[in-house]
Amino acid sequence: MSLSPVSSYQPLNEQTVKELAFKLNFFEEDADLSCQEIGDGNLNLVFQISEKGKNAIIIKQALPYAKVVGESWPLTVDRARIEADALKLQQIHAPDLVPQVFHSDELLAVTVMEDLSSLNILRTGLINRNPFPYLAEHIGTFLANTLYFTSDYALHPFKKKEYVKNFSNPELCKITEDLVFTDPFFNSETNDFEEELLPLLKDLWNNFTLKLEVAKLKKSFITESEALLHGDLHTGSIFADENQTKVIDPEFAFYGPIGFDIGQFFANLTFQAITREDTEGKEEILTILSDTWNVFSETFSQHWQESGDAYTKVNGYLEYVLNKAFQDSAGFSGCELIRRTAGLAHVADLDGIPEKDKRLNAKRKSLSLGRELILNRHTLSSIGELTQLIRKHSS
Ligand code: SR1
Ligand code: MG
Repeated sequence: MSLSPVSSYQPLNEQTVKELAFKLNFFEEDADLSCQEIGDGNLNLVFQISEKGKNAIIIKQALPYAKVVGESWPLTVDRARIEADALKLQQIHAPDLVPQVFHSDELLAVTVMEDLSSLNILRTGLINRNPFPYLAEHIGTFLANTLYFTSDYALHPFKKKEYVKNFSNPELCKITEDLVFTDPFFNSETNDFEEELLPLLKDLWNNFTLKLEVAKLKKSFITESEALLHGDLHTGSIFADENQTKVIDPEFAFYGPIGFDIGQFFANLTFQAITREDTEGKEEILTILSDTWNVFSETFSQHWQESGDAYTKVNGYLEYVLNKAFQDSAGFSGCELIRRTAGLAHVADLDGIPEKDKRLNAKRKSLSLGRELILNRHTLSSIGELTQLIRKHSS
């Protein structure tokens, strides 16, 4: 078979992916390779290929449909190009915080990258109560650097618009528009919830003040091309251990409002604040959340001093930008809490609770906290007020 950077698209399997690895000269001709498909995400194939005693590589391939649903949900493989380009840009601005990309191929929708399997998926690590002492510093820095240096505050307007065009990602954005911002707030077919949650969900579906606020957040997501977002920054998109943090999977990357990535990360941390039963465990999460914000806002503010845009010298503009990002992040976080609880694509933090009563209790807290964050985001003026709101609803 023909497999090379100039071949046409074909889904790989454990045999053909080894042939590709040889063809791309990642291994000597006679190497005895082992290969496993290890993808546990919703959309792609992920192959880990190794030769005994040597570092493994990862070959990730986008499928032309959403794996989580099946071939009935076609999906562009252009997301592989977007992911590879986003990783390369993030590598420049946040070196050490993303995997190294060794090779990418648009036609095959393939990215070859560093194997990170010595680290844990953060969601699993948090559920298992592993310590992540550098998480806040690393994610706060990742957010500040990737968001600032891809924005108009840092870039020449021509460069910024070139990036906006390159990272146009309509199909993946539509998934978020539907699954995060629309479906969970209506009685939609894609929703997925235990019947005991129906009364609470009906309250959400009938709450028109809430719907108006979600409409405003969705409008901001669709229309504000402020910075290059990761676009899906949940705790399953991060590998970490006690020393390292690597942000993976930016296939949802596009130009959007700064608060979106921050809000998704906050929401996915918040599931742990809700599900941990001991105060110490909950407080550990709230500290990570507030430290992340503090590192983000301090680092972003330092970068801002170097901006060439005359308006960045105007008193109050930086505070306006940060305050908007903060309040938006609370609202986006509320949407993410609700969609991961009752929409499509749940999280193990909640669904992994074996006792039904405890699971439902945690889900009810997620739904009501989500609603409060969306409705009251404009009343929040500090990270302490946000963590206090989360504390109140998660105890
Ligand atoms: C059909 S994709 C479902 C979800 O998985 C991804 O990780 C995104 O969060 C998306 O919304
Ligand atoms: Mg993903």
